[in-house]
Amino acid sequence: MPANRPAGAAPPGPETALIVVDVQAGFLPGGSLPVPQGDAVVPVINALARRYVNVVLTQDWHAPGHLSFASAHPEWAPFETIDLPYGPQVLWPDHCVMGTADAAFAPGLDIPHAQAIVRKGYRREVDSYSGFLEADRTTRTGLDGYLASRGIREVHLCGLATDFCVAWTALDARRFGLAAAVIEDACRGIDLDGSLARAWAEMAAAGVRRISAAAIA
Ligand code: VGL
Ligand code: ZN
Repeated sequence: MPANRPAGAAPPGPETALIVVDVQAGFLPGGSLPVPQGDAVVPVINALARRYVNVVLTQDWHAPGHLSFASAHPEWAPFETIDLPYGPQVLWPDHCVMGTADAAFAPGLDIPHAQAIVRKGYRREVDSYSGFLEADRTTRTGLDGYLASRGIREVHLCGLATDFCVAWTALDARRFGLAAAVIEDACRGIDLDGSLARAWAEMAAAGVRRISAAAIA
């Protein structure tokens, strides 16, 4: 009997999917946009994923010169926020450029039974923190249709970063009518100007549950 699991908790069934958000080299220490302790989620997620029949990975996958990169706006510096046609955009260091080692999944991420990989942010003009909807809030990645086709009604989320891509994906899951829970100890945040507390508050208001890995049977 594995330790640390609540007695009586049922394992996630065929109508639940684990979404592993952006566990990529670029977001680990040594990457281009390191999330503090980002590497700590890898063993937690490897073990967690084994509990799920259904696993989907997202992958931040930017065109070179992406408009979310500060380098595309010579007057601005990384971590400043500018207005783009679709709304405010935090400017990031160049990261997760498609096809580069920085965009590859984290070394050591071991989820052979993952069924789908959703790439996002590949259009140069539009960012996509969410695995469902680009930052224009209109263009779909196809993930909503994929999950619906497979009869999935609930998603559990983990990965990087809690306050950006995990939170946006969880909020959009709710928009598409899915039950959603974020597995807090399988995530790490960036926390830019209070973004982490804000993200948890928005998720709570939207009905996203906040759970720990030990709660998954
Ligand atoms: C992310 C900032 C920029 C994330 C991706 O995965 O949370 N954050 N691109
Ligand atoms: Zn990005």
